[in-house]
Amino acid sequence: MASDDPNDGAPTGKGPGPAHHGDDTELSTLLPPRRRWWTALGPDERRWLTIAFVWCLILFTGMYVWMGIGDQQTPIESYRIEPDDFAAEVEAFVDEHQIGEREGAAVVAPPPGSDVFLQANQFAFRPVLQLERDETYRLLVSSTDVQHGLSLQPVNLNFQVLPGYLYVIEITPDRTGEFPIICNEYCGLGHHVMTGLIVVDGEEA
Ligand SMILES: [Cu+2]
Repeated sequence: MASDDPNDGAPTGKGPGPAHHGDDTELSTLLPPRRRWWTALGPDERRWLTIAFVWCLILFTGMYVWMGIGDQQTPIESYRIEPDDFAAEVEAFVDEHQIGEREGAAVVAPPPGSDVFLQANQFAFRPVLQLERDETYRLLVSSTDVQHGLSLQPVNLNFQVLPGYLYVIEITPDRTGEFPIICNEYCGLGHHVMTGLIVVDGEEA
């Protein structure tokens, strides 16, 4: 039965467009698309890629600029030390300057401007340090067992603390209050309870 309707009946093979070898292959996920991706970038795509690339260059250059200017880098020196030697130093420091105890931990008030020891070990930072506002101290930090992370809150100072290395961090507390230290490097089953404390005394600004 003949019909003049073009939508009626089987495909004729005539008409515009590339030849199809069947509709199944067109939609198959097993076959690669026919170079549809091989088209030039659109104007929007080109614009955003340029912006992203230029921004990358700005940030990359900025790393070096920010390292040189401003207070982005905390001055820090490090030396080798035997964990046992460090533990002995801490012991002597606590014996000399302990003024009390707080939740079982020794509270130490070293003289202003002195060297101050802070030991990280599973699972505490000891001792509790009581410092004076606007005085500069050298904080001597090390670990006597595994790697820890020293994170001073809420000022967000962060340091790696590795056994065998002594880190010397110069600090000048500029506000009074209690500043908890938390360990931010997983160090064992008690990691989540590993804390310490720095108390800063002095007149409020
Ligand atoms: Cu830890």
